[in-house]
Formats: sequence, structure tokens, C-alpha cells
Amino acid sequence: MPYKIVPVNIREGEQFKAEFLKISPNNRMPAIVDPDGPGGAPIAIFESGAILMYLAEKSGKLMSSDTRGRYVVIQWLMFQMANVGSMFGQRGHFLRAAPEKIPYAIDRYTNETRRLCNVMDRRLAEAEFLAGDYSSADIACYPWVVGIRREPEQVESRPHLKRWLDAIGARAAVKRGMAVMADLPRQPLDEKARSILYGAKQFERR
Ligand SMILES: N[C@@H](CCC(=O)N[C@@H](CS)C(=O)NCC(=O)O)C(=O)O
Repeated sequence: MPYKIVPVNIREGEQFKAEFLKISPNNRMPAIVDPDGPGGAPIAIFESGAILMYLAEKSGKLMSSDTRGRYVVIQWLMFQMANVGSMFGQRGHFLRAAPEKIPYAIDRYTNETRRLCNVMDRRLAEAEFLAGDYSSADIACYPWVVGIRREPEQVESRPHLKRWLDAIGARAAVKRGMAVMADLPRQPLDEKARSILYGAKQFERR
């Protein structure tokens, strides 16, 4: 499907602009606008899991068409939304973004990410991809989980997860997707960005 990328610089506070909040009221990206939504009218969607479900439904791909198979995909997609995204995200925050090192928080989220990798490794011992066939659930999990490549022992000790990472990373569309904006200079997480992302700005709106 054709698409146009509209970057949202969350370190500059663009996520709080009125026009973005109309699309994504939780001031987070990603969000999409499909000008050709159901009935030919535009539709705006936020939350990556909802976006993936919409794109799967619209394309007829990446999600099984029978009810039983669809719920296998949906449960692994929700596994990402409720676990992988938040636990990997919090681990990254306390390791790299937090102004002070809090061992309890780092350990808590590190343990959770390790546990989630074990859950996936066990699942991938019995299934080629999380929901059997390659699906929206793999697309949701991969960009977080691939970060464990920075800790090779975490990959080597989980052979099924390693096979899955290798297989997904080799896909042409995944390579194209991971390259999107990867060459943009990374803005520093300075005091201004910190206060936008983690400070009072987050609570200002009523
Ligand atoms: N559950 C959301 C998480 C989205 C999310 O956390 N986005 C972050 C960037 S990775 C964001 O936009 N943060 C901006 C902010 O917190 O103001 C999803 O899966 O779409």
C-alpha cells in the first residue's frame, strides 16, 4: 500500500500539537490517517496494535482469515501491547534515560524482558513464527526484541528466538521498514527533551 511518512519530533514536543492530538489523543506515535478508510471516508487510528489490525484487515494479509487463527495472532499481538512494548520500554528508560540509576527498577524491568524472551523462545520452539505463520504479531514484537542483539549472550542462549530474529531481519520489507529515518541525526536527550518527554508537559492538558 502506498504511504507517506510524517515524522513527529517527540523530543521537541510536536506530539502535543492540536492537530496531532486530534489523531492521537494519548500524544504518542505511531498514528495513521488513511484517506481512503471504510466507506471511502478518512480514518485516523492510534496505538500500533490497532494500526496493525486495521492494515491487516484492509490488506487481507498478516492475520489469519479464520476465527481461531485470527485469535492466535491477536493474542500474540496483545502480548506485545501489554508486555513487550512496556517492559522493554521501561528497561530502556531506566537504563539510558533516567537521571539517576535505580537498581531496583533496572533489575525489575531487565528480569521482565528476560522472562518475556524466554516465553517467546519456548513458543518459537513449537511454531515458526509467534502465531504460526508470519503475522502482525511478529511485526509488533521484532523492533523491540531485536535490541537484545546488543547483548549477544541473550541471543545465543535462546536458539529459537535467534532463528526468529534472523528470519525476520532477513525479510526485504523489514529491512526497508527498519531503515525508515534511521539515518536522521539523533537528537540528544538533553534537559529540554527530558522535560518534554518525562516532565510537567505530560500533565499540562486537562
Ligand atoms: N502503546 C503505544 C506506545 C507508543 C509510544 O510509547 N510512543 C512513544 C515513542 S516510542 C511516544 O510517542 N512518546 C511521546 C510521549 O510520551 O510524549 C503503541 O504501541 O503505539
